[in-house]
Amino acid sequence: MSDINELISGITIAELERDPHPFYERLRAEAPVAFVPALGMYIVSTRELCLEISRAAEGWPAVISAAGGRTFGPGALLSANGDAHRKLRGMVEPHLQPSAVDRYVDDLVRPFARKLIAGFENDGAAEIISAYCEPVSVRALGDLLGLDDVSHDTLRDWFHKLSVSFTNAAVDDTGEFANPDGFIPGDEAKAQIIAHVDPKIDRWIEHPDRSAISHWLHDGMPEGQTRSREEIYPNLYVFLLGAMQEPGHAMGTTLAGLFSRPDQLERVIDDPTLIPRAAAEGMRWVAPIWSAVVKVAEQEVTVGGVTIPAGSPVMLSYGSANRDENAYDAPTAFDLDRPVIPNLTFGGGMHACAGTYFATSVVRIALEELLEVLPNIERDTSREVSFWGWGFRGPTELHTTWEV
Ligand code: V55
Repeated sequence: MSDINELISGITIAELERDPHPFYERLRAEAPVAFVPALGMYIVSTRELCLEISRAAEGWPAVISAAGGRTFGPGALLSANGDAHRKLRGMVEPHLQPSAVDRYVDDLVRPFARKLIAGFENDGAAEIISAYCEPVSVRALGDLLGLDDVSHDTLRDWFHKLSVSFTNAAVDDTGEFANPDGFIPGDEAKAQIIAHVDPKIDRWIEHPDRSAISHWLHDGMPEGQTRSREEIYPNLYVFLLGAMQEPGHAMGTTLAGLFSRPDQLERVIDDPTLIPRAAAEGMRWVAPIWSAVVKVAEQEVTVGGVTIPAGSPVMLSYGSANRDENAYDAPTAFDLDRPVIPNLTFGGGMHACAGTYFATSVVRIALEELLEVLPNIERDTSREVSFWGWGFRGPTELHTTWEV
């Protein structure tokens, strides 16, 4: 077995994107707080330390990774603290509260899900990520935001480009980005987004409607004023990346997990009230936002025996925390029956995901519709399941078959 320090100094982002789990298993056991040169950041990998830092009331303000900041620009709620953070949460939360979501989510998701399934149910086979998980995920949020005129292929292209830019985290030994060209896709997506959304904002300013972006512009503003585009866009990018991509990852991961336990899949199909449990376990097993959250040590601080200098960014690897051997038995296995122990899939503390209930509802409804129409769905075992990603992770392809 290689020396842990050699492992840490040699690790690359590309390797982590292929499969982060073996590296983080070593970190949890041997270096739960570790400075990783390829990232220019400390990584915290255990559940206990991730929980502690995410919940800390003081000393650990939120920041955004350098690559994330380069992608979203200043002003995203991910890196806001105090009053600025409260205001931005106040802007996005009205549409995401459970009572609001329950009023609209069935109409938002079910008809489109049914239409997609009707389009492939007689084929007997589908690559279910691109045929179903991704389009359901992006269409639901796209319609909620007021982007019903953007095709699901375009929304998918945008989240993908923003995602590769956000996670283009590698730095060289001077701390500069190792792959500056890796931000070009994100810059292209943002140019397209602005070209499309700017005229819509012009209209929403004069003619408010029920869409989320229209509310972001108007809610809580003095009469005759609207929020500036400088405030709207970075937060719109947050939604167009994570909130677009991750429900799709969660659906695909949950299906892949269930395919790994055919007995458990059968039970879920016989009793769809088990779907939320299956999705929660799927999202524990492979956290869709695997390693994207960063805090900064306000003062010099010692964590897990490691002294971190003031001002150091520290990445909380929630996907690793969710596989912590000290909290979960056989953490690498998908298991519907494992005891429900809270996990870090939706983060924790003040910055815990604002979209938890929305995302969970979209995933649940998508799986309900799919498994109802295709109760005999199974994995095409002649094809590999290919998971990919370190910052964000999920199956890129999941080939399925069923009897017609
Ligand atoms: C995060 C969440 C996002 C995103 C980028 O928590 C990073 C990390 C919900 O969207 O777009």
